Amino acid sequence: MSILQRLERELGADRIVGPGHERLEDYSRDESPLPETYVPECAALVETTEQAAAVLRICLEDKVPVTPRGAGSGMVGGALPVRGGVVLSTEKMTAIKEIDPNDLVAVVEPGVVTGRFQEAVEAAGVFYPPDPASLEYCSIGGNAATNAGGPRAFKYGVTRDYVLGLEVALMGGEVLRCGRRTAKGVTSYDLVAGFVGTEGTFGVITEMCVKLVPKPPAAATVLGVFADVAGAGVAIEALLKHGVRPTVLEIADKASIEAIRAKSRYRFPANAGAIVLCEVDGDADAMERAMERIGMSFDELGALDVLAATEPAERRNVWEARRLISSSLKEAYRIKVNEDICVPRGRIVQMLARVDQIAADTGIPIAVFGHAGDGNLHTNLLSQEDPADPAVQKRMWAGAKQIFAAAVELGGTLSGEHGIGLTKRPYVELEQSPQLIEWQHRWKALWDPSGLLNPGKRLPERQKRCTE
Ligand code: 2HG
Ligand code: ZN
Repeated sequence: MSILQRLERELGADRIVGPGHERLEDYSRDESPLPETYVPECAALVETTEQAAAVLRICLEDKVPVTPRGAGSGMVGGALPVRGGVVLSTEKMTAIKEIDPNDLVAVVEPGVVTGRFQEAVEAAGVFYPPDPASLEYCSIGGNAATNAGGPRAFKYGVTRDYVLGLEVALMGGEVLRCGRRTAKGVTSYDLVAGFVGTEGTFGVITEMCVKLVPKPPAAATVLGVFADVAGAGVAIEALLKHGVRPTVLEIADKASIEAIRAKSRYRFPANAGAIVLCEVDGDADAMERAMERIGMSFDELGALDVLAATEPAERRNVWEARRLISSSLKEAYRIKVNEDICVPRGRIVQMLARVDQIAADTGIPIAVFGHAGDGNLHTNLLSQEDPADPAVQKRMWAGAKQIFAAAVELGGTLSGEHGIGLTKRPYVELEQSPQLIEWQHRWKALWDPSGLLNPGKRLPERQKRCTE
């Protein structure tokens, strides 16, 4: 019996997207800048933990590769079935099982769209801070799989900081529950932290217990307008040095602003060569003081203009526009190789200068925006050339490599929040030693000795050791 027939028998034919199905193509791509598509043999749209476990059991028995997938919003090809086989999609596991404002926890299935979860949590009077820019369509399981960040990570931290407990279906079909629903807990090794961010290479998350925090009573947005991105970078470093700590500290350069200007309901100032976007939250008095302090600092740091958005609708418009930068650049250019390097906070200005230099040397326009307060910059290499031309792709990725190398040289890392997946796999060795990579292979082999779970991702190919 073929894998398709076995899965249809186990899960029911209506949960399998097989050959000839119009939707099969959807599982061959994600939001990464790759021109290639990878069509799987079939996709299994599981609705329960038992079904996810069954898929992993059958794939191991039949020695078929299996690639977990959330909403497909990943930017590094982590959910692409590069060796064919089965895509295990959690998109239909969408239950919010519990929101408990007293314990400050919620229990959710992985397919819940992050933005919908935030709304549900806020309706219950509490708050779930992780806010990837794709929150309108990404899913919380994918956020955990990639340890996604977002603007609010500056004050509140990233997804890993909010995952308390996990249920994970392992390769072969075993189901493991780990972690806790308490604020503290050190009974076991921290397997939860070990699973978060592994991009579906250790197991498939089927349920999560996440931490919530009290909802801030109010929030406001302050926008500093600068002549150029270098000036904005200097302002950010200076703010950080002076201990100014808003909720969010974002940067966007001119190319990024121009990409959203026409669509944005918020009217960005015409003279903006770059903006620094801050958010403050807390009680009204504290917020007022923080806004004043940031405004004054911006003035001292050479801002051309300082604007405050305090009305909810106005703030929503600013953030809606900010979240459109990525997709707007993608629409405006035929190629957008987007990266998310992260450098120590004291090196932001240096990194911006290096990006400028790389753009000049390579002749590739590079738009920069993102979570500058965390040192996490989205450097987008842009081109109107043919994406299917291998020479063009080679040139773009050579430019990206220079950016990775510069980040590492400055004490930074290849990826602050998007992950390694497929696209950054060739560059991991710029940052990590062969020894460190080998230990990660051993760790991966513990959970997936067959190597069939999300193969071809995250780590460079294993080096043959002389003892083997
Ligand atoms: C964002 O912050 C996302 O908008 C996407 O992480 C970044 O497209 C990008 O480079
Ligand atoms: Zn981002």
